[in-house]
Amino acid sequence: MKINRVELREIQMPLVHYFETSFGKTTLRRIVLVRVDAEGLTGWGEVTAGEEPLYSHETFETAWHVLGDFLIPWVLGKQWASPSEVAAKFRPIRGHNMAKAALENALWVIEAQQKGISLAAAVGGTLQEIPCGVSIGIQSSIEELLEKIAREVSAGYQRIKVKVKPGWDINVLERIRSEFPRIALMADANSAYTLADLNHLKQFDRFYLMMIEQPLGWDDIIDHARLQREISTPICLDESIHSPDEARKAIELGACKIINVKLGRVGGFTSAQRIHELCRTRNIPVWCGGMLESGIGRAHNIAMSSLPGFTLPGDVSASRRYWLEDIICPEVTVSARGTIHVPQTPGLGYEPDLDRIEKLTMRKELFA
Ligand code: OSB
Ligand code: MG
Repeated sequence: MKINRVELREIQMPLVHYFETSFGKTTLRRIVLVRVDAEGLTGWGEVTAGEEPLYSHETFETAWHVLGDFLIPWVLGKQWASPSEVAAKFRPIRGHNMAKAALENALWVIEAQQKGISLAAAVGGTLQEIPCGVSIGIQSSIEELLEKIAREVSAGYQRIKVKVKPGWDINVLERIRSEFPRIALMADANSAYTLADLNHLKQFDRFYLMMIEQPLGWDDIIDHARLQREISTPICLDESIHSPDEARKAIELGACKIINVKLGRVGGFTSAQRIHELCRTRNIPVWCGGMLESGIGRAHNIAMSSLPGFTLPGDVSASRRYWLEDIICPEVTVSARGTIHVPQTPGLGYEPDLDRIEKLTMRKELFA
């Protein structure tokens, strides 16, 4: 495919409800969208980086810089055999995976259209329906959290993830388990602890959680391996895994029993496919994480979740949980069994709402 034109846009979307983790609170998303035009076809990608460099070193601004000054000029006006060839071209740039993923993933949408198949099929997906969970942020009271859990469970979601941090953990899990002894439950710490908290973390074992996500350092796999030997709750890594090679090392060290795959964090579909393959051969379950995406990134997550190794419910849920109005039509909905139907039509499977995107646009830049 020959890339004729690329457009960067920043859109701003207020969340229906703020989202709080151990590293901070998000109320307004500032999202960079990448639109690629190639041979009469259009593909969209989304930068999943946050507003501040807290989850990752990347922000929407660093992604704009790296895309506009490096990645886009490298690919514009040239002929590419496949999106994976573009991913290989990007490899010399160290890091900036969320910037890379936004552009590469847009190309997968174009490739799917060229082949007349769904994005899910183009990336190797087989499931027609994916199991969904929700990630619930830190609330102002435990009562409020319990209320939210009750609402999501009755909506049908198959597992509940709660955010934890020192002071909002054992006390909270205790209450959740006494109200909901049977739900599939997990906790995400976003690196809020260190090995000095070992005895405290051992207490998590009594809540029979599906997993604890990223309890220790965002760049660590050594201490996680040590912790995994001391606790029975499976550790799932999120922040620490940026590549197939890092996934392999974490598995070989025993730093995790499960991996959360995020398209942005690992640098796009090509890298995600390789991590998926590796984990399948090592019997490590994977699931698709979320980054409070708009409909574009959400549609990519749905396609990735259709790969056969994505056996655990992901953090991919209904548009309504985030947005009053999404930027795709139809918006993403979840069935009463807690599943999302994977679109089978050619391309993205959802129509980007161009008028709405234009209205939300704060700035744009054209590369042609
Ligand atoms: O750690 O999984 C995380 C959101 C932003 C940054 C990091 C994380 C999250 C979530 C939300 O947990 C997942 C979602 O609902 O999109
Ligand atoms: Mg996480």
